[in-house]
Amino acid sequence: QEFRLQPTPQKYISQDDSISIPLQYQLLSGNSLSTGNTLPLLRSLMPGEAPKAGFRIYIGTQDDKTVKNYRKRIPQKPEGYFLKIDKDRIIIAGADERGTYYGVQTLAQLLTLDKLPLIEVSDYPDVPYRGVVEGFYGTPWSQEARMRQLEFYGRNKMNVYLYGPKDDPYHSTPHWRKPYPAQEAEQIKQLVDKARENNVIFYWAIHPGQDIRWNEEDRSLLLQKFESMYQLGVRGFAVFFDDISGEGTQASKQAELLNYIDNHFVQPKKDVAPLVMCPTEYNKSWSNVKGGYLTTLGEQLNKDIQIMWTGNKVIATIDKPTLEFINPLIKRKAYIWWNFPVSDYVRDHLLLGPVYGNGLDVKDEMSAFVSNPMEHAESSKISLYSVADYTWNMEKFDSNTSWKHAIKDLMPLHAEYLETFAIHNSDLGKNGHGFRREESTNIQPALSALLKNYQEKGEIDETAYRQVAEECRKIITSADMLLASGNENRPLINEISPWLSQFKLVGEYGKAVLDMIRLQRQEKAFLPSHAHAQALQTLMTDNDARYPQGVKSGSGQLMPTFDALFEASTQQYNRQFHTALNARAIYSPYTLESNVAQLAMLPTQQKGKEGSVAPSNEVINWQADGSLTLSMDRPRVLASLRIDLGAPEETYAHFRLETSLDGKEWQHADLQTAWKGHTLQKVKVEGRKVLKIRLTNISGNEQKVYFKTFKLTEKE
Ligand code: LOG
Repeated sequence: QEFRLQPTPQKYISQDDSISIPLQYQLLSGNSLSTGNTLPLLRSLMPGEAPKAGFRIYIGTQDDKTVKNYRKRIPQKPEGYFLKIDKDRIIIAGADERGTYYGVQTLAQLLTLDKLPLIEVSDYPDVPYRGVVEGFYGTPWSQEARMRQLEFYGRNKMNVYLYGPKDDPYHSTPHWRKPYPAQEAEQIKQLVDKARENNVIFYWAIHPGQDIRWNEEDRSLLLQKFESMYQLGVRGFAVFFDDISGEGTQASKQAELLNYIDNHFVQPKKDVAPLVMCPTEYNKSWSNVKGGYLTTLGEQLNKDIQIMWTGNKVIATIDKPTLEFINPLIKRKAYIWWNFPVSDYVRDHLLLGPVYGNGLDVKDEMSAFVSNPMEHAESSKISLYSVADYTWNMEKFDSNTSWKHAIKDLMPLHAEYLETFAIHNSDLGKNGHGFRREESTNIQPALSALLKNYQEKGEIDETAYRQVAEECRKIITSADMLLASGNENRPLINEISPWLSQFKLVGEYGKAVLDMIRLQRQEKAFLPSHAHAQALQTLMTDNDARYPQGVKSGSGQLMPTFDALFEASTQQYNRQFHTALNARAIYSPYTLESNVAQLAMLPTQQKGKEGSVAPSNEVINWQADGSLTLSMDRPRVLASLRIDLGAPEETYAHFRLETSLDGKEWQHADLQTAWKGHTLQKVKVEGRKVLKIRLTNISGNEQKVYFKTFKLTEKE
């Protein structure tokens, strides 16, 4: 991969010539940089400052004498800079202080090369505010993770971080009114310092809407809280009114409060960044334009107060029509809160795919674009890197190139493996917001060709087979290499290790399934591959259950294809050799067997300690001696069992309920009406260890019943 500046500069001219990195140089710096972190950064990158050296570095902002010869070359844009590397000098001239700092950040990237190319860069950001809103539900980022983030934002020229983790009790209800305890306060102070060091505006957000009262007392408590944050060094403030109900949602009251904060706190302080607010109706699908909520905010909020917006839905990509809808209503450019790669509604998935889908023609319609990330801070950097790139130079944003470089930036020595992991861990799976991402795009054509040919013709597409086999090998290797990658990026590996283990199983499962379709006509040889594939299914289910949030990997393309191949090949084999191997791929510890036709196809479900057979709505014609058997993968201890045949008590006398520990010897279990007149039966099984549960019609006649409930709970 060739060298590339990140984020992509606006204008870059290279002369195909280069110089050695100067070991000594004379520094001519402007007065405007006497404070701030620009010179310290430059000195840390280039330690050879020497008063009499021939090589010179001229640095300053546009009014500084040191750069006056280059003033015309400085882009007249906020945070713009001009950087020139010549045979005997380097010039870094910023439109403002942050611009100069970004010039040094660009130089820092060039200094990673063996030689310095002779270049001219004229550069500035497209979007005024670019960065991150830590605004998700779930475990807030750790202090160390945040410190690493802020450094990352500086390097990638992002200038805002909004602190608003939903599960910080001092950000939201119940404790938003109270000051932070000493230790937490100290940590925030540390973050504020780190942000300043990296030229990032640290915004502290409050989320008071669920229980705020619109009175003076709460208003002054909120201002006191802000004042205490100001004392810790915070110079950016936000008020979030998302995800609340009741009194707190009133637009005019919200506007009144925000204006009051602006007039009596932000403006008088003089050194505080513009206020930011998140409205209650923060996306189009939840907004009721006629109700006037948004227009009230638009009309009443002071002009300098920023209003956040997530787009057409809670989770959506942002395009021109998105902004053409919202901007006129709020009478200002929307401050985009982009809900990606946040995964708090699909916590069993990692969202590591490319950033794509946002318009490349919207730079002038927004005041800011901030990303809400995953609770996995380091993993989120794959997306955040691209958000930095996108917001800096939209028209030149190339999703895939940016994604590849992001991965390389995170783990240069293991980039190839991390890329393999990321490409197969991108989609969200089925979710309530209906937001999906592409996954496994590199192998998707081969997967579908392989499956189609096999399902429709019983043939193996050899080219596709080889590609998929090679991909499985890459998956297994990648998981191993990343898990054993030592200290290259420990925080990242710690976050993703549950998914890495799962990913390796997915690769192994793929291989076993490929063996199955290859060996499907061989009566003996097929069996071990089928058994191995089943074992891997079990291991994946166990790993998924081991973590409270669950662990899904390759769920978009790989797993559905492998499961389908497993099923198709087992069914083929069963037909050919008159066997009854389990052809079901989705692993469940419970399996159902029945010679009652209407029951045989009912799926079983497992959720935590509860196992059940899905209910049926129709009347079941349960023939004489017909039975239903629920088998466990291994003996399990029951806590309870409930059965409802939707029939009067006397009907149950026609059935025999038994359990067995080995599938050979059966013990009787008593059905007992749960309460009088009800059709539900509670079965006395507490503490009984069972492998199978069987219900048989012993009446000698057909019985017509419903099948409403068949649910067990296991003991811990
Ligand atoms: C929350 C946010 C959450 C996100 C994704 C906003 C403005 N608020 O539905 O805290 O992380 O969606 O689940 C939200 O997006 N509510």
